[in-house]
Amino acid sequence: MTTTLFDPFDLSGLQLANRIVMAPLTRNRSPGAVPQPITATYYAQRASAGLIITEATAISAQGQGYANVPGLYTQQALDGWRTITDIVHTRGGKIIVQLWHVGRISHNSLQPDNQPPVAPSAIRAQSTTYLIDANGQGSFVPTSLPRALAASELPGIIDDYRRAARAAIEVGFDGVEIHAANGYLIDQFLRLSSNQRSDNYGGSIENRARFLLAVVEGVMEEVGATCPAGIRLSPVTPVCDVFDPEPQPLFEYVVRGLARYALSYIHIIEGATGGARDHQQGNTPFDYATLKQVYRDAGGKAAWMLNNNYDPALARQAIETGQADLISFGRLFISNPDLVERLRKNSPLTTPDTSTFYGGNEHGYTDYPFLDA
Ligand code: 8OZ
Repeated sequence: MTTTLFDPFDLSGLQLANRIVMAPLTRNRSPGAVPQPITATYYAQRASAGLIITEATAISAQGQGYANVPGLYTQQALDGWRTITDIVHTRGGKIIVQLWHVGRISHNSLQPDNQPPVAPSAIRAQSTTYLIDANGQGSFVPTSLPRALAASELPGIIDDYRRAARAAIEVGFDGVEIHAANGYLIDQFLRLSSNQRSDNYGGSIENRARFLLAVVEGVMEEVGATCPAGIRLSPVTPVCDVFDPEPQPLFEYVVRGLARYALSYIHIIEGATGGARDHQQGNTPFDYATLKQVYRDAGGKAAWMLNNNYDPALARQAIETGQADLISFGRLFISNPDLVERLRKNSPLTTPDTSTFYGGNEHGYTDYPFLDA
């Protein structure tokens, strides 16, 4: 029998009702890094997803890089998340939190004591972050010049990942996803454009992957035995100004390393995040099938989750051919809270309004229509 998007999936003991995953989506509606009641409504509306992965959520104040993104490092934020995990569970959904440290994609004004953001190397990203002024007016501004982390600071950051993962499980999350994609701290260590270090964390592929594997090891030790943990990678994305001339050997090394851990899923963004699926870095197209094979050959057992601009037909095909176990949808979940039902019935999909993606209120957040409305 053919597997379909609507078949259940056992994610290391977490029973997903279907293979349709809500991808992590930054929405900038959490003032003071505290998720609000409208965010509970937003996720509750989307609880029919097989799995919700929350928006990227800062593990520490230092890991914060945009106005009004949520955190996991204050009691108020954790209380806010508790309300959300409860309501999603009441609706029969499953919800995992995405653990985030932005590294250099930040601004002094968002950092503790207005300090510069931290990064593998003191190289400024040709990128912007999002600030909201005292009048509530949002704007994109250039990221600040970061300072290079000392190697002696890295264990403290890994402790922040561990603490955030533990706290997340205590407030009812079903699992955690390590955000190692899209040019944030972990990805900054991986890529040559942002990592010019001459110590054990820079230079060779082995060295550039060391921080990622140390984070995975810490998080797995902390929560991996009791709940699903996944990781998100974006081998060729250019977002947040990262580049590597040889992504294939780099990411093959990474997934071989990941095979040593009992991760529940590997989440791959194919191409440029939110953009062209065939985007390429270096001289050859990235070979995603080989990446998966390398992981399997190394003994990796995690589910394979694919993402980026999947339409219903492409998603169906990826599941039916066994290319993917799970497909995550981003923008379609913004504008279609009942995406699962719409896909099941082949109903028309609502197009998202990009002007309400980041910041604002209920509009463009909790007011997208349901089929039966
Ligand atoms: C869009 C705007 C701000 C942040 C990512 C966390 O790309 C993000 C993000 C996306 O992973």
